[in-house]
Amino acid sequence: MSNIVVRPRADPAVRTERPRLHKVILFNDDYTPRDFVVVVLKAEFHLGDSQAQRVMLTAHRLGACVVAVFSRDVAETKATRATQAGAAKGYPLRFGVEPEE
Ligand code: TYC
Repeated sequence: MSNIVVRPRADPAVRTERPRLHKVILFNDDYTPRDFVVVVLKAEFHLGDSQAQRVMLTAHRLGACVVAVFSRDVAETKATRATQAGAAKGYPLRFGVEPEE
């Protein structure tokens, strides 16, 4: 019988790497009412009124806008919930997730 325990040594460079953050992106569409987009941004992402208005208007004018940055799991959960909030009302509102560089 042997008591020797061999532990694989972690590469310090790998060990200290932080998980990448992920952006939640709001995409414009032609059908979702502006006020509803603002309601979703406040409810799901806890934006204040003026910030929610700014994000909505930026997506409306440019086609898309970064809402906020989270760990990948949290970003995906929030994007899914926010997209479902629109779908529940019959709107094509869409939120996506993209890794930060
Ligand atoms: N373009 C929509 C309208 O004119 C409003 C809107 C803004 C929809 C931003 C989606 O991400 C969006 N009713």
